[in-house]
Amino acid sequence: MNKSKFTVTAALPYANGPLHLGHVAGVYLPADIFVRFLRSNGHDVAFICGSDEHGAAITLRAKKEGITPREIVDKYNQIIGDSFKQFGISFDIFHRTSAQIHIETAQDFFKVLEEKGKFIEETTEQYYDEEYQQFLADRYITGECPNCQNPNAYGDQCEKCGSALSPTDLKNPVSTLSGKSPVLRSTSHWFLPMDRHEEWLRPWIKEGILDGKQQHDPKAWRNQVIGQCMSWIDCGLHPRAMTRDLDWGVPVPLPGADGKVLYVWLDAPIGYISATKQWALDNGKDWKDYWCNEDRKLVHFIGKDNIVFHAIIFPILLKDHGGFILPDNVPAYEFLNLEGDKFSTSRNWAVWLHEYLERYPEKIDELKYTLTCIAPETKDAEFTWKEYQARVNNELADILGNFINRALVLTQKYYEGKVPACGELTAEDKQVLVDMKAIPARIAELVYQYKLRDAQAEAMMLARIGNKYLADNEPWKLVKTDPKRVETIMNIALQITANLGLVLDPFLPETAAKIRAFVGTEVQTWDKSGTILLQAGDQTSTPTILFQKIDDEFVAREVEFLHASQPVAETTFPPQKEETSFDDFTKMDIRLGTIIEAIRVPKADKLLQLTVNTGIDTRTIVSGIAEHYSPEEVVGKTVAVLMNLAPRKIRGVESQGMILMAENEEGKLSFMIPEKGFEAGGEIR
Ligand code: B3M
Ligand code: ZN
Repeated sequence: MNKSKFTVTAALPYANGPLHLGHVAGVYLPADIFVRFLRSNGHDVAFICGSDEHGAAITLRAKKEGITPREIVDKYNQIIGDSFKQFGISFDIFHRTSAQIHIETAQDFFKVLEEKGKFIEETTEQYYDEEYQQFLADRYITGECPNCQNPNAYGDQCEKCGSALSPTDLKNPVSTLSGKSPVLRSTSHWFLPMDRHEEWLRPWIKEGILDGKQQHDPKAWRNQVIGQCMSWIDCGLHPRAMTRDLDWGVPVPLPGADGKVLYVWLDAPIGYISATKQWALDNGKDWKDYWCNEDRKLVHFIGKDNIVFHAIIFPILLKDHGGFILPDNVPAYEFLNLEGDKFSTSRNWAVWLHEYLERYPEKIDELKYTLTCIAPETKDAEFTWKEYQARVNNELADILGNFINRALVLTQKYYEGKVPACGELTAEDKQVLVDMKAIPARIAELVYQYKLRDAQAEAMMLARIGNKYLADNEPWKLVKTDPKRVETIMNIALQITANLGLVLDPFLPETAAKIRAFVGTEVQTWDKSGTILLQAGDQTSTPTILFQKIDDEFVAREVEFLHASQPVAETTFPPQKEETSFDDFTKMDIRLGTIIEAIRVPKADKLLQLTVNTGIDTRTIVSGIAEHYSPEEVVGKTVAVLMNLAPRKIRGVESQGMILMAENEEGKLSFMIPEKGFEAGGEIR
């Protein structure tokens, strides 16, 4: 690939909650790897992101937390931005769509489309919640998806099948505000007549051809992306409202549009442009160079639920506006599951990035490595702590860490850290050096095809080759008999080490930096990869351990933490009683008693009259268990008895104590039966 220029965007996360590993694995980490590689390979690249601060996702969250939308976006913009920074996602800018420059950019964009006649203004019947006096669009309304029958589709999209919807498409619509079915009311909006665009979209998406020119390579687009878009277009595109009746968002910049804002999916992608503008301003660049130049490739990293917005709606808007390039690729990721279940914010079934970073600030590359190994590039994937452990222990520690450590420790031991000279090469040495050269070329090829999983596996292959090379040649044995040969072996091992400091850089930047520090090399550009990076006599240093092994307790703790953070299920159990003193407690005499006889109390459905051997006497106890146990069932059972409860007459029979029972949520009763070997008289304390 020639040194083309890139503008790379990563989906703007809604500032309505923190990030979890699913977001990271399926958007931000792959985008970061791609960009780090491009930079290393000498491409001019801008890496753009920011938080998406408008739309119902925000206002609904604000309502839930009982604070204003402004407070919500400030809170989560901060949390999200901080975790990206700490995790080392190397955005050139992490901006926000509530910024003034964005509001102006989005309004100008809208006005241009309006003036060019690209919208149709229409009054239609829309769903309305009478109780909340609000029109219901997007996440304010849910119902059954007409395409996949998902019962929880939103008013603007079904997250299950990815299709974009309108509230009136939903079956059995319900307001998420009141939980009631909405009524219809008329309101006017600006619609994007998407049906006018089917003709050019088809060949552009399928073949990459626009206005008779080859714009992108359709073979580089993922099948799912093309498939989803084509099936959507084949179903027929419809006009789609680009404005909303809401008080949170970018105000519609036209007279007579009070109380109306831009649809969040119009405003958010423009956020990529406004973020670029801000970054350009801050860095003395011209933003147009990043959005309007034919020799630049625009790439959107997104999750699969965002495909139609990036591959159809945003391109329509860009083309309608004019002067913009269209995306060169839209690498979309499938979903990541967690320990056998879907990530879920409401059920708190998630590993939150900021929490992981808080607990394991020193294990950033361990997480990056695992997430890239399982990245949901072509199908849904799953994160488990067990796999994390296996990846870290068996691959990072045993292969990469072990190799680097051996190479450097032996160099310290034999040559005081100085790179020994390379002598005559054997066939095996030559092969290893050929591989060292071939691997970076393969990595590059894979990265340009957005196959970052395979690309990382290739980079690890170099560590595997190095590890095997040392294990096969056993320099620690050979040094006694053939020290000259060992110099060559160690020289090659160190060249591989130095190369790992370069080829791992896009994937595991912290580790790569440590390796470079060990061998004393600077950051190098990709064109140096595969070459001899160290000269005889260069000084290396004593390595520190790159990866600590993950023990079973770590895994158990994390799995347990996940389960423990589940919201407590709604319970019908009564709350805890008032505190009691230890003295009061010890006043109670509770011990084991064996039921030796049982009869029903006449005319009392609930009562059994029991004769109980308490170890110190035999007494009568009347117990309200007749609906749960028959007399035959209870005879012979050893159960818990409250001995010193004041005797009382029940239905004419004096009861000398009480049998203690456990009760479940349905009100069923069960004896408290001890384990085998415990007999009547045993005290319970
Ligand atoms: N905030 C949706 C999402 O997080 C949305 C992406 C916007 S990208 C312009 O799924
Ligand atoms: Zn659906």
